[in-house]
Amino acid sequence: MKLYTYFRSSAAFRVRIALNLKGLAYEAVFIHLAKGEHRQPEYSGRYPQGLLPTLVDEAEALSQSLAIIEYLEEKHPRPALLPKDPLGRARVRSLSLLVACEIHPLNNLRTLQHLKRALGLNEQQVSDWYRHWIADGFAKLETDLARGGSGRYCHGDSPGMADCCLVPQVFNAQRYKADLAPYPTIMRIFGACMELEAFQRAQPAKQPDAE
Ligand SMILES: N[C@@H](CCC(=O)N[C@@H](CS)C(=O)NCC(=O)O)C(=O)O
Repeated sequence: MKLYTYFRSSAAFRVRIALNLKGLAYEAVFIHLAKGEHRQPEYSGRYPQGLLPTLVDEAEALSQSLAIIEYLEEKHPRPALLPKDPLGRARVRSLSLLVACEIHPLNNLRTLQHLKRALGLNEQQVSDWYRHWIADGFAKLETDLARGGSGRYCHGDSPGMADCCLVPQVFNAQRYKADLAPYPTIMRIFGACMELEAFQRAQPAKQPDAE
């Protein structure tokens, strides 16, 4: 398998964690997001969504991190990243989507670039925007995690797809110096995940393209 990745891409980080948890080897291909390499025809012409990550398996290119993780889950069911029961699966997907659809797109590279380049916001205003949406999303995530169903990890006592989403989002929040004190459950789960080698090895600083 080939994974198109960038050390700071949190969507690629989700897939790196899932691959590591499942013990699957992959070849990393580095696309420099900050230099806009994902917009070059060599990448966006081949992979029409033009975002990271892309996973190539059996000569097919897959996009969207959660679709990729579910593909890996179907093809390599052990260890499971989703529980067996339908309600549990819905809960894990809901937590994952809260990060992937409600927080991440508002703080994505192209969103922030548009705020700066088209709307003229300065660095401080962009950082305020970033932290605003972290606070909005993390308050919801904290409440959801704390109301029950979570164990050592987001869902029960083994790491799963929701943890693959939570950890990269916490890294992003820390990078933008968001106040994380109001989210003890998120941070407890983050700490538990980071004790695992699969999460450690996937983190931005450990990637060969890290700057
Ligand atoms: N929902 C997508 C998000 C993909 C995405 O936006 N990835 C970011 C990196 S984390 C990206 O490629 N950004 C490029 C840009 O915003 O121009 C997923 O989960 O894969």
